[in-house]
Amino acid sequence: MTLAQERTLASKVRADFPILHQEIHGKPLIYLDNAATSQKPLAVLNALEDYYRGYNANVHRGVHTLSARATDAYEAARDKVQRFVNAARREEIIYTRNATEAINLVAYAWGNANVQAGDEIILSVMEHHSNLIPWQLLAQRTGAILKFVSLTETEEFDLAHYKSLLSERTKLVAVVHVSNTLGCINPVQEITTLAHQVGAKVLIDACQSVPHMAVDVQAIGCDWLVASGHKMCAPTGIGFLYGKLEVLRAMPPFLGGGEMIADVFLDHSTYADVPHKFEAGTPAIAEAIALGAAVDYLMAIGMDTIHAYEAELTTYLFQRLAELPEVRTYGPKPDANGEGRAALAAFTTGAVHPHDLSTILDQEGIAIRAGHHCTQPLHRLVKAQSTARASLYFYNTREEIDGFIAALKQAIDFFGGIFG
Ligand code: 7TS
Repeated sequence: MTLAQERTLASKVRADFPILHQEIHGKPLIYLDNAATSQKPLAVLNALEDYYRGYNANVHRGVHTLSARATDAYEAARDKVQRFVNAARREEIIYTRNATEAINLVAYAWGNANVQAGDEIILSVMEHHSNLIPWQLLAQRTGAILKFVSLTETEEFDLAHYKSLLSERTKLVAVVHVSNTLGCINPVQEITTLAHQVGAKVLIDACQSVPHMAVDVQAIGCDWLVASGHKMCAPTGIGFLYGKLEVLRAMPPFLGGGEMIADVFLDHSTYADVPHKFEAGTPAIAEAIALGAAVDYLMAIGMDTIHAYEAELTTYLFQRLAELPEVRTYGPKPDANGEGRAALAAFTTGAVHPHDLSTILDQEGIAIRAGHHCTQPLHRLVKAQSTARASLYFYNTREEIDGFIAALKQAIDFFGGIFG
């Protein structure tokens, strides 16, 4: 993609995001905290409002017109998510509150029924706490053993170490697709194939991949894949679990209640087929419909276009960061085409504490995140108590990266002057 094309894309989409056009502390907002949550385009905001103004009703329960409209829109959004991740069947998409809930669903429903003392669960050291704690809890309940794939020298997933951990005792492999801290892109297809060879199931945490690149669950071959809507232009409170149909059907329910039943008696019940078996209670109807609108929006731009544009921004971000010798980034460097890592940079500077840096940048209207980004074990491993992180999306521009680098340089110079 040429620079001119890139400018066209950014300037075209920015008009769709009302929130971007404001000042913070008298400076134009530069929003670089997209790994935490993305902003929402008008199409998504309108989908929420249209539902509440025009056809708010509960789903799957009424025969009246509004309920039928709500149900149709809610189920149409499921079809959109199915196409988005190329699932074979619409029933393989379960709505959840977020990725965290989706992982817990699998850990409780599948884990309690299938994992026993001595079984091994392989995770990696870079997992978000959401893909760690549910398995710690499962291990505590069952006596299963957690094993962790370490990092290579370039701070990426160590495939050789992973291979050495796999055995017939491996019951589950649960790994992140794109790390929210290192930005590395893990070879999930190979990870899955190898796990299946020893009879293990595979869960992929795709929170940081599906918003930014085309993800194909059938090509990966995983048993489950989870994501959060709020990182991909949809509202908070909606995410999804993809699961292979036969795997989902074999799992007992997670939460019990309305929606998920077939026949209920006082002493026992039978359950609905998937996906409804895992969607107990009134769901987040407006949010699910808005997730469908977000998918439409992203697919209209094209995931490959988004990915190519972000690769350009990644090249530029790392070029500019390299101008500051005090900055240490984490994870792999992008290759010559900006590929091989995600469009985010977690970093430390010698002089300025990440929290101070975030506060100083906020004064300049620049939103970055500071902290452990819910990857505390990883931070411990790379010997950083916390890092600062700038994370990009397709509506960010080179000019915004320039603004960020200028403010960063100013902060480093200022603190360097005091403490240097
Ligand atoms: N997995 C990964 C890889 C993530 O980056 C996150 C959120 C989650 C799981 C959890 O998502 P949730 O929607 O269920 O909370 N990551 C971040 C982050 O990097 N900064 O804030 C949230």
